[in-house]
Amino acid sequence: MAAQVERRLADFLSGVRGPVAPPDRLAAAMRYAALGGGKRLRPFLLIESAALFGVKLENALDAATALECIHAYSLVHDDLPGMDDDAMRRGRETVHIAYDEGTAILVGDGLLTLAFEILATPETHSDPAVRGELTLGLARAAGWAGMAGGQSLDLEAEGKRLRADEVRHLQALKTGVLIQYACIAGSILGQAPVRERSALEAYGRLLGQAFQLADDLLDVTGDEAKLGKRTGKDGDAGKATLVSLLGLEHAKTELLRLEAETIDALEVFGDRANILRETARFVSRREH
Ligand code: GRG
Repeated sequence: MAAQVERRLADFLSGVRGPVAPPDRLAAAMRYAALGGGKRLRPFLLIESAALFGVKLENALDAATALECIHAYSLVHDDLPGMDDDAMRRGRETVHIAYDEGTAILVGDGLLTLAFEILATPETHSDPAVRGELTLGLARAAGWAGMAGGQSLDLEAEGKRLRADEVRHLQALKTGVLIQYACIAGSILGQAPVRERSALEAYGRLLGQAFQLADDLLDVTGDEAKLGKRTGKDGDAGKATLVSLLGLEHAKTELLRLEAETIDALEVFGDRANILRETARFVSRREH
């Protein structure tokens, strides 16, 4: 599935779809940022959530690609000197190192905007109400009360001692809402009944928490070569995480509890949701 997401991303990033061709350097930098790496977890979640309601891969692929554009933009901006100031991502130089800082800002702007262009395109879904709902959800998840808001709290948190509930809130916004959106978008595309939408909302929320806790654990215990990025970043930056607040062993127990709760949230779907159950296990036990 990752290969299909890659091909669709490459197709959108070839620059030939719109009425005017983009500048070569910006287009190349956007391709550098979005192609050739990444687990494609968010597109996978969207496509598999949609599949619960019989939506075919080819019909969910464009919305999944739009979501991955937002994720790729967030990583490029997160790596900038004014944010986390990182030189390595996905095993290679970050965009502002490989290109320059101004270009990296524009790459983020370009990918963010492209995501909404894709969602607004009739090919993504024939029903404008579905496209509208997908767009509204993504705007809320990525915007000032979602991911960008979480990143702002993260910047404010530097050098402060946050409590566990404050860390949970920050992380829910910074990483959780986009992962949750992946699951909700599947139910929007599938025009799912309320009970099943709510189940996916809960699954996405819990999975986002598990994903972030696993990420914090990997920052302490993970292997730089497998992760393709520097570890020990949170400690070096003096950032409080649930691992530093709860301690390593307690954080690992909490992750197992979250994994079980995430799987429980899928009960309403029976065996239809086995792939999403397996995804919850993957997210908690991943090594990269
Ligand atoms: C700049 C508005 C703005 C937001 C940035 C996503 C984010 C917010 C920051 C990333 C910082 C970070 C490392 C957060 C931990 C969780 C996370 C998003 C990890 C990277 O996502 P993966 O593991 O990456 O899905 P791949 O490379 O597999 O796509």
